[in-house]
Amino acid sequence: MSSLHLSGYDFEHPKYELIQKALVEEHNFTAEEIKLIIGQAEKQQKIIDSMNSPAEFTWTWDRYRKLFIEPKRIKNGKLFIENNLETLQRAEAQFGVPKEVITAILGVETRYGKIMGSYRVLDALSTLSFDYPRRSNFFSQELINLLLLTRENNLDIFKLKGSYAGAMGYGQFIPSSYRAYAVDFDNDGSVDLLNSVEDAIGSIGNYLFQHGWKSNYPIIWEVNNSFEGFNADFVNNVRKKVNFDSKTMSPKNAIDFNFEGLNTDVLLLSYETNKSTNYFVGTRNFIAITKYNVSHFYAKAVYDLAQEFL
Ligand SMILES: [Ca+2]
Repeated sequence: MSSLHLSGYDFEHPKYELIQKALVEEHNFTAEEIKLIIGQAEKQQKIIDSMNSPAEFTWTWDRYRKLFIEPKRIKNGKLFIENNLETLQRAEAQFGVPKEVITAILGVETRYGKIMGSYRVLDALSTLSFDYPRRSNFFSQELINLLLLTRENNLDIFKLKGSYAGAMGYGQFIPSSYRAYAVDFDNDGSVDLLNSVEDAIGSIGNYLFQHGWKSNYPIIWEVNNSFEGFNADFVNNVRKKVNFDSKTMSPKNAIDFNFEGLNTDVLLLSYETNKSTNYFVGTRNFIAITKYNVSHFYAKAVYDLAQEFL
């Protein structure tokens, strides 16, 4: 097997030394074991190129939405719900996350498990740890987590495949999320997000629950755009929450919900189509979806796709 990191220079990469130190000192690996594993990682320029050109960031909302809210994905989502109803209902009961939302995430991430990524996760995370300085610290932690994850779950690290950023399985979990939030939802003794659709469903439910999902609570409210406090600096910044104010934010669907005395943090959102600009506030449940993928486009696409399944 050809490899990048077998050469002496690569094993002296400062990042490699840090990764090895952490795994040896904190997690009982031997230096030889690590060398044997990471030494077989292959650098792939395509991975770096993909990181450097995330097309979605320059897309309009119209274009982004059309990619996900389309007849085939809607039809297959409905089929997915039919075929996995019992598991989805069990996840909904346990974590409070509606089956439509879990299914929409699976649809957006991988077309319900059809496209789970073709890069070896070991290659992706090694390439990004050693040859992508901008996010090297982040991906080094993921590489460490990959070694731990595969040891804990008895998975073959040389066979695991995923996205160019090292996300795996039906729900595209990165190794740290896999270790922290994935659950064995089919009770077969292993957490397998690549082969068990039940584990994948339960894990997405648990992920959103652990990130603040509240059952029977709205995800977004459409609002009039005229209120004060729709601060331009905060609009569409999923990291900037503001306190909801029922007096100024006047939700259009107020009939559905009692806003009086509501004290909660929300996101300010606007979505531009070729016809109009629509304004929303995103609740804690919308915020939970942005923890899955830090993008207001992403979370709204999940919401909109979920609506198609109702
Ligand atoms: Ca399992």
